[in-house]
Amino acid sequence: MDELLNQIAYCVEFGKINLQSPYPPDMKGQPGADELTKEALDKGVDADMILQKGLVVGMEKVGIKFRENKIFVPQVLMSAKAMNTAINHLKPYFLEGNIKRKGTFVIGTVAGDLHDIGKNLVAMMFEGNGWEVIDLGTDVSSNKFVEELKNRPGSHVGLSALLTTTMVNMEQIVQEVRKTAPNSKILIGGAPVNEEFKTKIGADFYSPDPQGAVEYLNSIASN
Ligand code: B1M
Repeated sequence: MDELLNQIAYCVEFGKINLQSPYPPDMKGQPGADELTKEALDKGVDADMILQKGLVVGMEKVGIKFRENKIFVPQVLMSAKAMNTAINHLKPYFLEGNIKRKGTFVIGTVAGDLHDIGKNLVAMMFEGNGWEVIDLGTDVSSNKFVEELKNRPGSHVGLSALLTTTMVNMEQIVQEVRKTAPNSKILIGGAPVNEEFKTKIGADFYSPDPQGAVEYLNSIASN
């Protein structure tokens, strides 16, 4: 099993999407993240294990190489594509279970930011936990959040940011959302944000991972 997870991590690291993909050239004709993830699931490997010990491990290596200028945006995009292709296989496993709606969760990656892998995982976990999820996508302005909340009173809000230059945009979104929907809980997450930043911008909850965010809103919904 470890070998298979290592192979999945390798495919994400080097952007090998599937058997057909010609990139990277030295892996031509070999299975990619697509086939290997399916194989792992067919062999009974837990979906969360595939995510944490395969896909996330591969993407961490991508992050390090990207930071050190050893790889560039096109390679990172191939890795993101490989990761998203694999996540599509995991989705049904995260979505199974209780489907009774607990409420509505409006989520987006904040203005200026195009990173969506983490945000998609959070959205998926909420759906799987019985929340109606309205995914506003990436580069979402405060206006877009506000307009959505006007049509969905009682909803809660999730903000994701991956850049130190875009996390600051969360503050304006929090302020505008508070004016329109003072009772909505606002959750924030993403690699550069933390508890201290949450307090500074006046959000309600910070979670480093999707599960913590889900548990927080589940506890609110059950009260
Ligand atoms: Co970008 N990028 N990127 N990138 N990229 C980072 C974030 C970076 C750390 C890389 C690096 O230098 N090491 C760096 C940011 C540095 C900084 O700000 N301090 C960076 C940079 C600089 C950039 C560009 C500026 C590069 C350039 O153009 N010169 C550019 C910006 C574009 C823009 O957004 N305007 C850029 C572009 C890209 C790609 C488009 C190529 C691609 C994104 C593709 C996509 O998302 N569809 C990309 C990628 C893939 C990355 C890295 C390699 C991986 C991010 C990722 O998906 N991680 C990243 C380095 C890294 O993080 N290791 C990097 C996996 C994902 C599962 O984790 O999103 O953290 P994450 O989500 C986690 C938690 O944070 C949490 O749950 C998730 C699961 O555990 N979480 C929440 C997230 N949101 C949450 C919300 C919650 C709760 C939990 O509640 C609401």
